[in-house]
Amino acid sequence: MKISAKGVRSGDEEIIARVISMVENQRQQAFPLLKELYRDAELAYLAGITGPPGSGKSTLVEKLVLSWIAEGEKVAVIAIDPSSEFSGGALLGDRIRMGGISTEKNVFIRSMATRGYLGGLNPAIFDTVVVLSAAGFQKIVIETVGVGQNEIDIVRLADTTMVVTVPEAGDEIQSFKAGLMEAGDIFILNKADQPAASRMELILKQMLEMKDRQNHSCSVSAWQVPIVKTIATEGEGIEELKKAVARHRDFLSRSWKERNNRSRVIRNHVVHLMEEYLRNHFIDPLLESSYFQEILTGISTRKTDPYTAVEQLVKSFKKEQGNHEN
Ligand SMILES: Nc1nc2c(ncn2[C@@H]2O[C@H](COP(=O)(O)OP(=O)(O)O)[C@@H](O)[C@H]2O)c(=O)[nH]1
Ligand SMILES: [Mg+2]
Repeated sequence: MKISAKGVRSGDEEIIARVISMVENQRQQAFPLLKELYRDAELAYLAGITGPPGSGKSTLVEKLVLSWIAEGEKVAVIAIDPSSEFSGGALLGDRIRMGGISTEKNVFIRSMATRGYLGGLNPAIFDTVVVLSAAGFQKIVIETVGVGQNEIDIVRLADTTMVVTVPEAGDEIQSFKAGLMEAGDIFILNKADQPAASRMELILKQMLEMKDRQNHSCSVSAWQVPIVKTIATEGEGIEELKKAVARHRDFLSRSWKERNNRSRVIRNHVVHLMEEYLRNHFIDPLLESSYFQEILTGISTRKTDPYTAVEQLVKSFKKEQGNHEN
């Protein structure tokens, strides 16, 4: 079967996989298809899950997904792989680790690289969300490892963000990246079978209370971040986690209705596409031009300075754009 919007909509896994590869490797060629797919796709609900390696994210995802598909849903998992620039598809560890769900009919798993070739968050992640939405996946779980910017970038892309911690993280948690603390909609304390679990729960509670006080988010309409204790390997706490996710989703849909948009996800998608466009059409060609070399020389010899140079560059970009439009 060949690559087409119809093929994607039919849910054919092979076609979906090929379209995602196209999105990763020949992005520009994929845009007409993405436009077509976007037009009548209901954008899937995006749940992000993040936390240190080994904290049990994949085990949790597997249990959540099994439970969702048992209710008749189609669920996709995007495992973000920070170790490789180009993951080259779904050959990575998480696919194997999630062995329990990888053969399920209504589940699609894909590993992707964190970073695109331009450095920022891999724009193919957003496009993959579009493809999977068009293919009828109602929920997409995005699993990401590591600490730092990668997590926070990806967290911004999700509707609901789950942050996983484990008892042994103990004092380490105190140094939680501020951004991550802010981004967590649900905190999961996994490995609750371990002895330090209740101490860790206390630490988490205190941190969340502190955050609440800082944000003055005492109003009735604000989301109260829950802490859900789980033993992923036993499936314990999964029902409660599912409920917390559903509650956050309801909370979000109310605000989407109020504002008539899904601001976080859509906004980030547009911003990323703009960044990509600007890099491809302006910044990269400029970097390769002799004009840019002249500017650098100009700055070195103090004929100009970086601030003035950038102002002039932006002016000439705008002028160039104006010429194209006329
Ligand atoms: N004791 C215990 N081990 C767990 C629990 N959840 C996951 N594990 C184990 O922790 C290890 C890492 O789990 P994994 O899901 O691959 O973590 P990830 O790297 O965050 O995706 C595996 O050996 C799991 O079996 C739990 O609740 N309790
Ligand atoms: Mg994992």
